[in-house]
Amino acid sequence: SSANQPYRTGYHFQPPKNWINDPNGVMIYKGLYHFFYQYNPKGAVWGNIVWAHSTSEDLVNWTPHEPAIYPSQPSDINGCWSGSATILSSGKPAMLYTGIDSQNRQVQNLAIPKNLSNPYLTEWVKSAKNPLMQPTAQNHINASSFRDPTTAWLGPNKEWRVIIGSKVNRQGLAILYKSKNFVNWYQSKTPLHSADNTGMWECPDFFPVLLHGQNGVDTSLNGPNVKHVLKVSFDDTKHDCYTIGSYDNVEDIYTPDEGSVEGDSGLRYDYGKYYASKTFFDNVQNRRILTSWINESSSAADDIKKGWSGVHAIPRKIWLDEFGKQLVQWPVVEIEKLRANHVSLANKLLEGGSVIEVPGVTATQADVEVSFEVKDFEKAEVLEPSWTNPQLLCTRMGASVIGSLGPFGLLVLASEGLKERTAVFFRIFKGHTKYVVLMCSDQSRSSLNQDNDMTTYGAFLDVDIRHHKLSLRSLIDHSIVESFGGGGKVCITSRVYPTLAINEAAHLYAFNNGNQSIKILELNAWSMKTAKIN
Ligand code: DQQ
Repeated sequence: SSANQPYRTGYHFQPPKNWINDPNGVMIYKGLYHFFYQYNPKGAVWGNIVWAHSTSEDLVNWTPHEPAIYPSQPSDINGCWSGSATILSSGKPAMLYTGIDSQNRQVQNLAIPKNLSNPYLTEWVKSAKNPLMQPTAQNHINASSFRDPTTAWLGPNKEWRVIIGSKVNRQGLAILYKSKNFVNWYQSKTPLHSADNTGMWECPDFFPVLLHGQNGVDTSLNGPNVKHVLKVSFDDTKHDCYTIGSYDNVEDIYTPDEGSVEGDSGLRYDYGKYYASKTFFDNVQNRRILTSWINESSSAADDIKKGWSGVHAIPRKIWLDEFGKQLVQWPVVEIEKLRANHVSLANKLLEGGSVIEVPGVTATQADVEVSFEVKDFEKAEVLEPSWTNPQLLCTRMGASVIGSLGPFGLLVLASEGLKERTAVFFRIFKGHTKYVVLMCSDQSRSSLNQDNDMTTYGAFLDVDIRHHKLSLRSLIDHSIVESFGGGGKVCITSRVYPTLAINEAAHLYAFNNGNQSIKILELNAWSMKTAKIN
C-alpha cells in the first residue's frame, strides 16, 4: 500500500517488484506497443538478467507477460543483456541482443517471434546459428566490451547494418556489422564512429531525424531532408549523450556536425538521471519515441528493504529543433489522459522572496505547466566567463541562494514549512553577448534521509528570453520528477525520497528567491490518475 511504499510510482513504468534496468527491443507491432526490459526475477539488485515483457495500447497502461528472452543456450546462458528490435522488410520483428555465453564472453544473438499472428508475441525462438557475432582472435574485439546491438537499418545493396558498443583502451567505438539475410553478419573494416577518451560505449542508438517538423521517420531513411543522431550511453559517467551529424551510407561513416562536442560535456538527452535509453519509430503516429531507464538515488540497502529498484521514464516524442543544433523532447500526448482536477492561475506576480501554494492538486502525483514573463533584464547578474559548468553553478547557487532574476520556479514534493522540497527553477544571467538561462533541479533538501544521493543537476537552456516566454513542465510521481524547460529543450529527471512530503502531506508551490519580481503568465496543474501498470 502507499502507506508503507511511499516511493512507488502512480504512472511511471515499473514491475510489481525487483530490479529493472535498460529498456530493450521497444517497438510497435500490429498496433500494440511492446516494451522489454532488463529484469532480475530474483531480487532488487542487478543480476540474473532476463528480458521481461509488457504490452500497451496507449503507452500509459501496461499488461505484463512472462519473460520473453531468458538464458537457455550456450550463447546466453549467463545472461540476456540489452538489445533492440528491427522490423524486417516483411513486417516481421527480429531481436538482436547481447548474450553472456558459457565462457562469460559478450556475443550477439538473434531471436524471432514463434507466432506472428498473436500480437502479444509472447514466445520467442532463438536462432540455431547463435551467436551471430562474437569476439575472435582475428577481430581483436574485447570479449567484455562488446554489447548492446542497435535497431538495424537498410543501406545500399539491400544490406542490413547494425552497430554494437565497444571500447579499445579509452577509445569508445560503435563497431559496424552488415548482413544480407540478418543471420550471417560480417564486420565492416571501420567502425561507424569512435571518439577518444570516452570509455565504454553502452546502448548506442543511431537514427535519422527530419530537418523540419516534429514527425519521426523509419530508421533506414537517409537523404537531404534528414540529419542523423548518434546517442551513446557513457559507462564511466552514466550519461546519455548525443551528437547530430550526417551519415554517409556508402562509406558507412557517421560524421558529427562541425562544432559538435563529443564525450561527456556534449549534449545530453537529460541532465539528471537518465541512462541506457532507446528510441523506436512509431509508424502509426509517425513519431520517434524515446524510452529510458531511471535508476534509484537511494542506497542498495533501502532498495532491498522496499523490494524494488528502477523505473522507466514517461516515453517522450523526440525531434530536431528548428535550428538543427539540438533535439527537443516532450512526454507523449497520451499521458495527458491521466490529468484530473485542473487548477489554473494567470497573470500572477511573484514578488521577490515569495512562495505561493498551488492548491487543489494531489502534489505527489501531478503534471504542472507554467510560463513566466521576465522583465528588467538590465538587473540580471553578470555571468563570469569561468562559469561554464551549469551543474556546478546550480550546486553553488541552489534554490535558497538569493539572486536578482531568479531563482524562480517550482517547489515540488515539498513539506509544509519547506524542511523538504525539490526545487526546479531558472536563474537568468547577463552573458558576454546575450542573456543566459540556467535551469536547475536542486535535490539538496529533497529528503531528511541523508543516505540518498541528493546531487543537484543543471543545464543552460538555449532560449532567446527577450523575445520568448520561459516555460517549465514537471511530471511529479512520488519519487520521480521529470522536468522540461523551454518546451523540451532541456530535460532534467531526478529521484527523491521525502520522509515528510509524502501522500497527503506533500505540497506544490511556485517560488521566487530573486530580488526582482517575475510574472507567472499562466500556470496549469493537474492531479494525475493512477495508470494500470503491470
Ligand atoms: N545494461 C546491460 C548491458 C548494458 C548495460 C546489462 C547498460 O547490456 O551495457 O544489464 O545499463
